[in-house]
Amino acid sequence: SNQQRMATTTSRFHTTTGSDVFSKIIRGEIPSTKRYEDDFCIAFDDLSPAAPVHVLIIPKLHTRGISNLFGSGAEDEVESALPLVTEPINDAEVVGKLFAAAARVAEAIGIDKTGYRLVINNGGDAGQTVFHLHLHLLGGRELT
Ligand code: IU
Repeated sequence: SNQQRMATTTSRFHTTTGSDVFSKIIRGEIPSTKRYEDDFCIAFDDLSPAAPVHVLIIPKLHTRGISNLFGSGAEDEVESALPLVTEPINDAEVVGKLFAAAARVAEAIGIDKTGYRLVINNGGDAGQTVFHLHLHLLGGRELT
């Protein structure tokens, strides 16, 4: 069950084998324009911005996406990008911390008053192209 799984997420934080492009950004192997960083996550400018503000917020652990956290595939492909985060954390906290960081970044950039959009694409039909969980922060213009 979800409850059982949420108690077994600690192992996500103990290897360094994430091979996706975002894991490489976390490790500094690929440069990025950082907006925010803490022990849990990193926020950086999207390379192909879809709005004046387009920041990606990603956890410093590797999971492919939302359905890998909460769906039936949750046991698949869990590996962390860094050994940095060693505190136990459950799946809901992973997502909650991403949104909290996004709100902080939006405030720091100064778009919290004008408004912004937060998006997570999950899987092919949603257009997900990078299979390392990420939250899009979009703003700086009126979004259609
Ligand atoms: P998606 O949610 O998987 O569809 O979005 C992936 C985003 O990652 C997309 O907006 C790309 O422009 C962005 N991106 C990037 O910023 N740097 C990269 O090296 C790669 C993709 I690959």
